[in-house]
Amino acid sequence: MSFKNHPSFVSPTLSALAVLMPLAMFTACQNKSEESKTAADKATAPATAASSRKYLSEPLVKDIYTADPSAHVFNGKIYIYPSHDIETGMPENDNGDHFAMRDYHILSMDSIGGKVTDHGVALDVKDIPWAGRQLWAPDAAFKNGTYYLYFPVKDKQDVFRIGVATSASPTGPFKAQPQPIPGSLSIDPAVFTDTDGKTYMYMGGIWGGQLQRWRTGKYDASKPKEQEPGPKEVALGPKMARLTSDMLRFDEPVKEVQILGQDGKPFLSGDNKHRFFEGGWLHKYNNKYYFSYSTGDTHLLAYATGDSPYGPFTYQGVIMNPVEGWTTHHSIVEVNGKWYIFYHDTELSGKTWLRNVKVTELKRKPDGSIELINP
Ligand code: FUB
Repeated sequence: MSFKNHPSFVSPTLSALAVLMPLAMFTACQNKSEESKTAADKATAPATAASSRKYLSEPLVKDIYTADPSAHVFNGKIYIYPSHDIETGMPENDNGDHFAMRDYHILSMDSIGGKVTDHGVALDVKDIPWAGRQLWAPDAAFKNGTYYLYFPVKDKQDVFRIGVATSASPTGPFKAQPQPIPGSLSIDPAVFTDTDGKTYMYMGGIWGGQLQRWRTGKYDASKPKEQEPGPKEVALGPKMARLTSDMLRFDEPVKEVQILGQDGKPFLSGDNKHRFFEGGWLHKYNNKYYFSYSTGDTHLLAYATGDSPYGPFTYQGVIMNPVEGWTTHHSIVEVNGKWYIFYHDTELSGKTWLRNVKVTELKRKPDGSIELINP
């Protein structure tokens, strides 16, 4: 990922020179004890805010780095399932090897703007029997007294698959199933339960997320990451499938989700301001299904709407302008009648792989369209 060319990228050198924001500005709370921090946390925990930029929201926690927040309300409380970013010294490359996360921490809060609790390690890569490396963006669901944590991680052959782990508690600890979900692929699982009780998983991400390597239906390791469709070919779409009632498997073959332009035609691969890149999320509002996603190298959060969880989804516009940092990842959730978007940027570190999660209100116009957010 050539994120250094992105205008919102602040190099570590520049950020070190920037004016420090007073720490007192940060009101987000955390109560993880010093003892429970990993060595990686201690080595890289952000001590200062290193930018003179103005931000719409503050980091929800600042003693660990967090990203890719999937937020849910379970039993009236807000739970956030983020990636836990760490510094591992992996050199940056287009495969995203420097995103070398090893565990998950779950955050919770009673209300938006309230105290944020970090519940410590909920799942460690060493406890996932089939996993190799890189625990990326997770999501979670609740059904019949069990909490399900869905996570992408590379297997021992370095192929991203999606696993599932279960717990009686929303904050874990979670126990991973012995194998990945059969048929799962790529990254960024997002799980949506419809009003009829059926649950669907959306997944996929190109480049480091490997989606382009599945074009034939089988993983093709020989293809370089550049092996996307040509710029005039139809862009790759995210994948989806309904889950079985026990939430552990797919109940149908994995399908591609169609995202169409306002002209009814699918986006082309060269249309990188509109085409899907990674980080899909589905929510329902007024009986419409909203599929939102990152456009990746153009750093936008876009959305498209449809009449079914299967799509097709028709492009409606941009939800959020680029955040500071290369990656853009979000979730959208209703809390007490208001809608919120959880997202991340790199305010605390200035480094694209050391991110911090944030939240802000998501507002809609009377016709259901979403107002643009400037993060
Ligand atoms: O956190 C690793 C990857 O970065 C996620 O899977 C992507 O969505 C991007 O945020």
